[in-house]
Amino acid sequence: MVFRSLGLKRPKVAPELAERTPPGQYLTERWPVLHYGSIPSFNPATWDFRVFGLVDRPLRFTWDEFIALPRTTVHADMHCVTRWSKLDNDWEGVSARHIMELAGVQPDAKFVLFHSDGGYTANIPMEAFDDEDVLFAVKHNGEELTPEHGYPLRSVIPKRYAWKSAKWIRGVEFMREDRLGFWEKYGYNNNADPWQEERFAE
Ligand SMILES: Nc1nc2c(c(=O)[nH]1)N[C@H]1C(S)=C(S)[C@@H](COP(=O)(O)O)O[C@H]1N2
Ligand SMILES: [Mo]
Repeated sequence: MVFRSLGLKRPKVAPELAERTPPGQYLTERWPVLHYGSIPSFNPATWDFRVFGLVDRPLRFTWDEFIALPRTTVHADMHCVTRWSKLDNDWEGVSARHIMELAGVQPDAKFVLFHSDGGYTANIPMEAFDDEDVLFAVKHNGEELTPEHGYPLRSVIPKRYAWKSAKWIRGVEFMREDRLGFWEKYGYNNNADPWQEERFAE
């Protein structure tokens, strides 16, 4: 147990919150900022979002087109592999399933790769992407994302550690074979389920 090994006292947490806290995580009220590299700038005139790979209709959205898409909201907890969890986030954006429908994802697409500005990538299997709580978010708790949290757009995959939720996302690729993302190549667990503590590769 990390708290014991660090000689720290585990903070007292109400049982209903403890129940929502995966093993080895602690709760934080603030929203930490975590990423590799620098924050990319956003130019609405040149920004685009591409949906490509194994799809019947490859798509390219301009910013104006993307923000005109129908929105969904998701209430979800967020778990970072560095052990902080932030509960009760309200996300607003475009659902993964809506993007899948628009693009006509082909049946042999088994894996998804997110592509972010600056070269960050994150991969998830199709079962994790094709879920009701997965979205491309433009708002958090009712407000536009801030630059450090992914403005203008980030993917959100609540059931996986947060490194799978790509900030400053610019594209999503559908693939037959899996391809490792940025942290996955550095030895992070490919599946990344916080409830199974899938932090690092075996
Ligand atoms: N483009 C990009 N997205 C990223 C990262 C990154 O380095 N680059 N880091 C990930 C990690 S490790 C975490 S924990 C979350 C943190 O999101 P936050 O900074 O909004 O809390 O973003 C994820 N998305
Ligand atoms: Mo993270």
